Amino acid sequence: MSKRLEDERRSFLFGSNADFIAELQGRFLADPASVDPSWQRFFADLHDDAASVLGEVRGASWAPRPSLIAGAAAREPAIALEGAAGNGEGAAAREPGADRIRQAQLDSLRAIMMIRAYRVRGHLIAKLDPLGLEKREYHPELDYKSYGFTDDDLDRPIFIDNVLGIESAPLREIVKRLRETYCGAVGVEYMHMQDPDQKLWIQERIEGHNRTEFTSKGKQAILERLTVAETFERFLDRKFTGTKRFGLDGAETLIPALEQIIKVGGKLGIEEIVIGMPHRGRLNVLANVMSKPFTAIFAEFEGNAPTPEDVQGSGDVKYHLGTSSDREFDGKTVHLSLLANPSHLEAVDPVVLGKARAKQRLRGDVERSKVMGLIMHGDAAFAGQGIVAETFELSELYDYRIGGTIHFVVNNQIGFTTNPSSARTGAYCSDMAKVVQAPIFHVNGDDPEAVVHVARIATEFRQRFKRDVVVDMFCYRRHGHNEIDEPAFTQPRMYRKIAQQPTTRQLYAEKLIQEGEVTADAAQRMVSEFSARLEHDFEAAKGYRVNKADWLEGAWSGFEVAHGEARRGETAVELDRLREIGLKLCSYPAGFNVNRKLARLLEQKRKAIESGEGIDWATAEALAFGSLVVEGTTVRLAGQDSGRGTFSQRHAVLVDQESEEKYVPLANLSADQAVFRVIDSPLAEASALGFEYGYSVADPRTLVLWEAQFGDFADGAQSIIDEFIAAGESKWLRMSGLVMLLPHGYEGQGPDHSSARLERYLQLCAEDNLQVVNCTTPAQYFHVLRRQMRRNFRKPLIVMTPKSLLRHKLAVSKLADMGPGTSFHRLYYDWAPRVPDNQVARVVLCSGKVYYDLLEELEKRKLKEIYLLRLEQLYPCPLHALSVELARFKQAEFVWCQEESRNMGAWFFVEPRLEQVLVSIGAARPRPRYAGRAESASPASGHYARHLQEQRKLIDEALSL
Ligand SMILES: Cc1ncc(C[n+]2csc(CCOP(=O)(O)OP(=O)(O)O)c2C)c(N)n1
Repeated sequence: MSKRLEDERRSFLFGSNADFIAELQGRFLADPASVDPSWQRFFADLHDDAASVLGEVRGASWAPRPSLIAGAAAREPAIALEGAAGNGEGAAAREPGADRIRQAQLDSLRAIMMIRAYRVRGHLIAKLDPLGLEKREYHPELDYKSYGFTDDDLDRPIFIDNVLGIESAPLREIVKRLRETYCGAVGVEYMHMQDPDQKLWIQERIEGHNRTEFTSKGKQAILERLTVAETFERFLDRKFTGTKRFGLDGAETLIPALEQIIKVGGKLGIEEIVIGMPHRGRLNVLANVMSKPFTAIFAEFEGNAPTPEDVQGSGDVKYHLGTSSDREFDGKTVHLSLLANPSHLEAVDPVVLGKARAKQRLRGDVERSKVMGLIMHGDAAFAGQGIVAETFELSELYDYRIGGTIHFVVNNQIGFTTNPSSARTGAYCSDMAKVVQAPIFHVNGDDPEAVVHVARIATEFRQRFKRDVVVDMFCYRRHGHNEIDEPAFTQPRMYRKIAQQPTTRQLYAEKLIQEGEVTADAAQRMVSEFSARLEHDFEAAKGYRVNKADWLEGAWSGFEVAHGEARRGETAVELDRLREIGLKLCSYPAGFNVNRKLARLLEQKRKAIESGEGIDWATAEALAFGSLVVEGTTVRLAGQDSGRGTFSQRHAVLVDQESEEKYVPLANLSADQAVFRVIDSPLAEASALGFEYGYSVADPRTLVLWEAQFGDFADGAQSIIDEFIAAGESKWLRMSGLVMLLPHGYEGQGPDHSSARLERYLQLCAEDNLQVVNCTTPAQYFHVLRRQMRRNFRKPLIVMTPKSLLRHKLAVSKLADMGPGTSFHRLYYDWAPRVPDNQVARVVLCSGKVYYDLLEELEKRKLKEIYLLRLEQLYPCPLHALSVELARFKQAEFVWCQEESRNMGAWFFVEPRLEQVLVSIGAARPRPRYAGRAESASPASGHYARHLQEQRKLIDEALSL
């Protein structure tokens, strides 16, 4: 606890007054009329708050209890003496003196109650709205009369024992100080914070003087930043009239505020800031904060591609693009990296966190003081998008912490055409931040000094406490949602007001001119000089050509654009090494009380490793992870209950049955191994997946995996999948080697636990963007995981992972299947053809678990003329390998068998490709036949008997000759 906090605890707030108030309250509760009317009002107003206020006044039960009353009494003699002098009677004077003491005590206590009310609710009447549309001038709890004071008391000195940095002051002065601190251009919400040190730090930082006195140079710098922000938008408006740019007009103060965050951050040790932001003002930030060349931006307006012509990819609109740069302030360089993002508001939030976390690791920033996250938000999106709450939830979790993010809300008090009253329930768009006890600074965007001031406090707070903090800048949107929109259709009153509103720069320039800080000429010169520079760059943009894509630099140097077909990578591992790792997977320290059932399982595992036979899915996975970490590749696997595994299969974390201590065999393989981290994620999909995606983009040398509890739950993260994972490389030239593990398989568990929606991923596949596999053996799984890290490019990998196959007697591999000479096979053969190729009547192709159902039935029926072929990798589809393999059976009938419904699974994806192959090889019957469930709205039946019946039918359709 800080010294200041201790002092505060000792102060009268926590002294014996508590007993006094409690006593008063007791009397009030018994009979309201028994206490003074002002106290009646006070207790009545408190309602349910009474307990918390009294709790706060009382302080901790152990707190020492010298009291305010002593302080008030110490000053009392002077008052008492006056009284005594007044009536000249010594004995009688003691009575009025006692009354005075009582009065002084009451005054102090009432003042303290009022101060507390300002701390809690002062922001409600702060002057936050530059447009002044919403009048918020009065709140009864902020009225001194509510505390029993009258106008006659205004000049009476009141002892408050340094609470506002004042020992004693007239009521008038106290109220003035409170209004300046809590109800000016800044409204602070911090009384919800549970940590006393953090709360007190904020209090001290603002109650002394809630403004920064800027130097002349500082003020000019703010004006200069406002000037470039405004002039840039005006210039774009003039040169590209009617082109969408989602301008910053009305929120220009964002630019000096960001500048302040970078500058103060640099001074306080920040070396890198990972930034996420929406469309609004993005071009301005790119140009004026990230230093993206104006020529490049103008060229993009002219329709030029942001990447060199020889680089493939769809590209993206200019207000979604990211960039990175170095900024230097006072000799400190801060690297800025603004993430590209999709239109889906707030989806980038967890990606920022994941990227920042990876960067912290790469820099060895264990204190999390060198790399920081900074996310900008629009007010409507901040309140509305669930991923915001999810991301806040990540902020303090051990495996997700980045030591705090600064959230900056560009609160223009409108969302497209929607008013705040329709956009949220709470008073502020920032209410969600209270979930993590973040302090929230609401500030008037037309007071640039106040905004820069709170930006500074926010940065200091983040660096000191390593926690999230919010700046909510009230501003306005000068034009429509974009520059083509007519805002007066829906907000005529607001837009009439905006039309009359001078710009923030104009207002601030006038202020500085009046203060004598700049001359009108100088202010105007700033505009004209910057305009001239823009004109110059506008001309230069005509010949501007991007000469280099920046995507394979830094952490990505050494990687290449993927090419070729098989791309097996070196995935085999020496058998000795596999055995050594495998045995360590089954061991734990002496004295570790492992669960008895688990001990038996580990024993079975040991036998499998020793014999080299019967390696199951989970063991193969552990061998893949283990071999990677031993080779120096970090592995990070996150998902709901991933430590144990949803199906009790993984047991990556052993728990001592007595002490609950944890032991992770994969983290104890060798002294110089890389990190293995398995994480039980929060029960969230979008943020958890977005985080891992962000991590994978920053660190290509870590195997990053996200696991869904059941595959279909990943649909809660659909925008991360569609916008980042599937399209990120094409849109933004950003590779990712993220692996998604999606439990999938029809096992009669009902509609919601059967399908990982394979079809969704297959529909997203194009231009070599993803890899989708549904493999059938543990060794295949081993290879496909290792392959992810053993090639010189990165692609997201989608794996349909099994459930019942985790314990299926046939779904096992030999250690030798992972040993020298082995690799992943996209197409998996039936190893023992039962008849010569030209006697094969039918080839049944399939993928995943249904293979074992087919195999068992095939053997039961002793069907020799049917050949099974497993398509283990659906995308990229191994067309060449398929044609080579299928050409052996030109006379045969070809069947695609799947357990998913016809409108789901892989059929729609496989059918045209298979037909193409069959035509190309001259097959007698080039159209594949379908054997699977009929079309259905729900993925699977909820009735087990029906499930079995359907399963039997589809196997029968595939195998009946
Ligand atoms: C997830 C999502 N839903 C809808 C939209 C469409 N949209 C784009 S901007 C916008 C309004 C956003 O308002 P706000 O967050 O206040 O930011 P502002 O545009 O006012 O700066 C909407 C609804 C979107 N981009 N993303």
